[in-house]
Amino acid sequence: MSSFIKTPFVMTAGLCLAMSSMFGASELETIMKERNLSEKDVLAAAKTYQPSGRKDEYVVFSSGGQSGQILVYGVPSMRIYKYIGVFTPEPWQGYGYDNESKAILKSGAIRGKEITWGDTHHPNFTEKNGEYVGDYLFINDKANPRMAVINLHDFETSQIVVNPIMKSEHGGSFVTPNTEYVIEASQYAAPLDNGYHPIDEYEAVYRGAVTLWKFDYAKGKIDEKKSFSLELPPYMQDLSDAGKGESMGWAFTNSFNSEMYTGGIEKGLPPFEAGMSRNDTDYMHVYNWQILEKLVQDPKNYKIINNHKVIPISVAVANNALFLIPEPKSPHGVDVTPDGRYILVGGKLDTHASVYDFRKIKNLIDKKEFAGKDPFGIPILDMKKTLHGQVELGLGPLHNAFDSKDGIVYTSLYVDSQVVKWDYKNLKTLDRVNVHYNIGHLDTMEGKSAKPVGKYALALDKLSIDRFNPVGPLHPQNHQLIDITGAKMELIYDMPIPLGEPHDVISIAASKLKPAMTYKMGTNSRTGEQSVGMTLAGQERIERKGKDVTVYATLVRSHINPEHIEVNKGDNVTIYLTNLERAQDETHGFAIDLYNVHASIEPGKTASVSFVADEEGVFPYYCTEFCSALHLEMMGYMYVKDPNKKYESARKMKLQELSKPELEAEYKKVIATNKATDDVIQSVVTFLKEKHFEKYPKVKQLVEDALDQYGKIAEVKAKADEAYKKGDINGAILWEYQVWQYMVKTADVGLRAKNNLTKALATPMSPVVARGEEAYLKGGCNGCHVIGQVSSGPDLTGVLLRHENAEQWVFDFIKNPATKYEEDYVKAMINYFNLRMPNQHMTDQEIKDIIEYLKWIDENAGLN
Ligand code: K7E
Ligand code: CUA
Repeated sequence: MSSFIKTPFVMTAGLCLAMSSMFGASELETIMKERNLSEKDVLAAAKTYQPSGRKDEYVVFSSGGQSGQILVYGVPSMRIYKYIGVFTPEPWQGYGYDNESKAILKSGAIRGKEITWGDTHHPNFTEKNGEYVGDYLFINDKANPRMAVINLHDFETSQIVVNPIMKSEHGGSFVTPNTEYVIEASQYAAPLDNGYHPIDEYEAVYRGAVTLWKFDYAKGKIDEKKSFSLELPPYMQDLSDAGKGESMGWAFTNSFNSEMYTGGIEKGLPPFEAGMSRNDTDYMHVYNWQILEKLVQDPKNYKIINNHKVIPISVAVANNALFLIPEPKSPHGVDVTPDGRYILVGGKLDTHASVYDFRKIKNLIDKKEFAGKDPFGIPILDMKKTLHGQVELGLGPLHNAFDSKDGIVYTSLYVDSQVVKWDYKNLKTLDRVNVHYNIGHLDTMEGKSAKPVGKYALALDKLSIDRFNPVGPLHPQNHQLIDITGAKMELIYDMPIPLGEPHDVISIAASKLKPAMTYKMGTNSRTGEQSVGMTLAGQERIERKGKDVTVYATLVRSHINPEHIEVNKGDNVTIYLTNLERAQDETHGFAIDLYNVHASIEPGKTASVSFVADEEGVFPYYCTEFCSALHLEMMGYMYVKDPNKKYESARKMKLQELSKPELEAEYKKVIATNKATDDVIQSVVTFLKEKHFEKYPKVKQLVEDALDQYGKIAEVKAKADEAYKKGDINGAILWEYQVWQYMVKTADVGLRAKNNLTKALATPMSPVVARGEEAYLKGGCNGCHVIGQVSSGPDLTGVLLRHENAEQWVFDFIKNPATKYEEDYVKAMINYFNLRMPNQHMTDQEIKDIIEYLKWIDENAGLN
């Protein structure tokens, strides 16, 4: 019963005091003292802690930096849910160890070279009207210019495309408001072709670019043929953002080397860092992708470089599609405001954030009013005339994320290690909070969309020195959670990240994500289509064509079929693995000794592994997920024989066998065990049927899974009986054990179903009942009473049945316990518990509510 009683973690100073005055130092106070926690700490805990089973409101996708992965965690709990393998093998998911995912990683090969790491920076969702959809995610690889698509239907990487002209990139992935394009801007300028060009050809041949990757929504894939690039000067392009609202159709890309400095420490020249920060301003590139996408329809408007369409600077300029605006020294972040009107730029070497007004930009463009041209002929707009204003924020403003409140933005200060809240419309700062050292990106909930939620901010700190238990010279990364609902920002959580430098995160309301729970039977998860190796129950087989051996295997709790695979040395072996389960979370894994293959096969999935069986010997294979009580038994053997060798068979050792009476006794025993187990199952089934389990989808699914297992018994039982009839008692015993296996699995799932149904059946609390529960908890009643159990006070279940005119009696007793101390029943209780019910000074309303709560408890008492 007690499982139904929610005990919310409500802790306020008032409550602490109330509790302590009643019971002396409360448990909470004791813990606070012992663990040296302030009231603020306890509040932060209450804001972030998720009780067992409670889910997070927001889901965050973070780049995994040098790990080449993405990590997924929840807000406000900051619990990590998953690492998604993207550019890097990820063994748990079989990513890079099964054939289907190897194909994805292979498509990321550059000039024939397979690359198994990446430097992921900026994740972004598909958008509709600038709002997050939650069906696909994109992320870029800065090191090896590539873009990946992650299908949020199963949280798996489904595509990697290689940038055909860039040698490095950073300003990606940025998505246009209806996911027309995913923008990727280069970083370190380099020749767009793949040839050799000395550095003194920097200005002549080295180039930057932005690539506009066309997203084919129907296919969920980037369409490389319909994608194209815009050539840019070698200014070292950086972050980018797409316009929306009134700046729809435009995009903005920063740069940090308008000096076109080319370094040369080894030649005695000042280093890159000196020459690249010389000018007071760099350039923001302003370009119109809607004009560019029209231009690229006509072959006279583009060049083909490495089989890819590139619009030259001159063509873009001639068609009013490309402009430059000076921006403060070495800028980094550029972010378009939710309404699309303003563009915010932070200068790393400047204390200001600059607010550009798109209306002013557009006005100058329309009037063709330019301040000059750069060496490549690109018109330059006057900086002052495009600015709405500048605000002094502090040292090293980098990135921005928006609030739900109009005009409010949060900016990270890298050097000052702060988050500053300010108003970009009225150009004033509002609040600042210290974060840990050297914050880079930050995000608020859905904070870069057209409809930011705000609520929490995440600070992505570059250093974590002195924050966590030391784990060697390489420290973890640190994400911090900030409560931004009040006027003052409050830092409430530190989360170490043990993966790579997570440059940027993007967050979404959990309710927008609709991932599948199982696959349609036989799915190749990387293509979403039916696998050629789909194998249903009864279709398991081993086929041989010359030296090619193909195994069609299935996995189901708790066996792999086939359990023995014999091949010849030198054979090319492919094993297709279909997980026949339909039950959620019943994943099986597949590993085989020596051959460096692994697959994670979720319910319904078909994965495959291939290898050349070039080593002779005996190789166990097994399921790598602890899937059931008989998981260790989920195994088999592969034998690799040399066909040119003669093997001498080992002398058979004769073991003592069981006598017939012994076998009979064991047979009887297993029959009895099976009968007892079946009785348990039948009682659960009766309960489920009586309570109409079919009305509860979640329970129904579990019952179906249980019946699935149960349904397999008849066939096995028949085999047992047949063996017994033939006098093969040993065989009969083995088959009976298999019967028991299915019963155990049925009972396991059946009991889970029962548990679920019990919870579903509990009458939902009415507001009055909920209020009663709150009064009960606030009054500290749970200090002595445990519902469903006798503890330091009597069990309150059924208290309303124990007295005549019970409601009035209970009311009077709570109101003024002393009046009843002399009643026989109460006297007996006082003697038994050696405690008197204290007067909690409750209001009449509170007492009435508590009585309603006690009624609710009685109503649901019979469910367990
Ligand atoms: Cu500032 Cu790659 Cu967006 Cu790191 S990036 S911080
Ligand atoms: Cu299947 Cu362990």
